[in-house]
Amino acid sequence: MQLDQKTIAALAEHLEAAELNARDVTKITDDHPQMDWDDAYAIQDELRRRKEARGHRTAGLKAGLTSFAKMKQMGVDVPVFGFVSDYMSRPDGGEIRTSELIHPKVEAEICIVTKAPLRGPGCHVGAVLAATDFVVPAVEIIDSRYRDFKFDLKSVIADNTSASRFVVGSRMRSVDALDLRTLGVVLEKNGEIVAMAAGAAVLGHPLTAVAMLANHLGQRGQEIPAGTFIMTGGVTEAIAVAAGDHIAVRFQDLGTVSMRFV
Ligand code: OOG
Ligand code: MG
Repeated sequence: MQLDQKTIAALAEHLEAAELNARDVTKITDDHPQMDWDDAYAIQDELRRRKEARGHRTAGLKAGLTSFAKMKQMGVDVPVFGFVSDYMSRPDGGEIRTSELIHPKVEAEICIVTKAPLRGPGCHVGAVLAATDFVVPAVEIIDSRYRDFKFDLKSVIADNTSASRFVVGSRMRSVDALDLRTLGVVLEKNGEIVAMAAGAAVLGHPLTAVAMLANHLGQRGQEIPAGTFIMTGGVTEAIAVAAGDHIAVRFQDLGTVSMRFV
């Protein structure tokens, strides 16, 4: 750790104010170039503590930058982990208010809910398959608090991996009824196809992202509890949206998740 507790708390407050006021900020590594990975996750943990202290329940965990398309788009090369809070959830088919956001983008994500705890090190896809209760599709709306969506990995981790809104689909499937590598995803904006991919775009198999999350938490003495909703990361590059846009993501075998931006 390079930052003291006071600085970590101040940076969490700074980033949360940017989120809640929908105002962008410069990336925090500009002012704190010495900060390390532990500092970045400590700021994110402080963000989570602040939200939970105000009564916001943590609704799930997320992996990000897990597909080659996303890594290439953002110019980075390792996955990151974050969380989503209950107030970020929106209903399938509902509206998302852009006035509350800075520069939203949508991502198609294959998600799971666990039925047993997962603990690293040594967690692998087989262990994740055994601990998966069901698979469910979702669309994540990311909204980096950083100007022009430009960041480095430590800045984006501190900013809770750009978590902003999410919409979970209503069709769940058992994991043994699906081949998550070949599961196709078609992302449509205003009725036009703008991106498509298969599940293998996420680290070869989307559940690899969950294994990496368990191993990441294991290093810090934590585990993924049973009953956790986990988003494995955008399968395609993220697509910018604005008021007036309609998004529909068609997931093979898992139905369509849609929303309108107003
Ligand atoms: C970071 C968050 C990425 C994903 O699914 O890849 C993410 C960002 O690109 O702003 O959530
Ligand atoms: Mg995402």
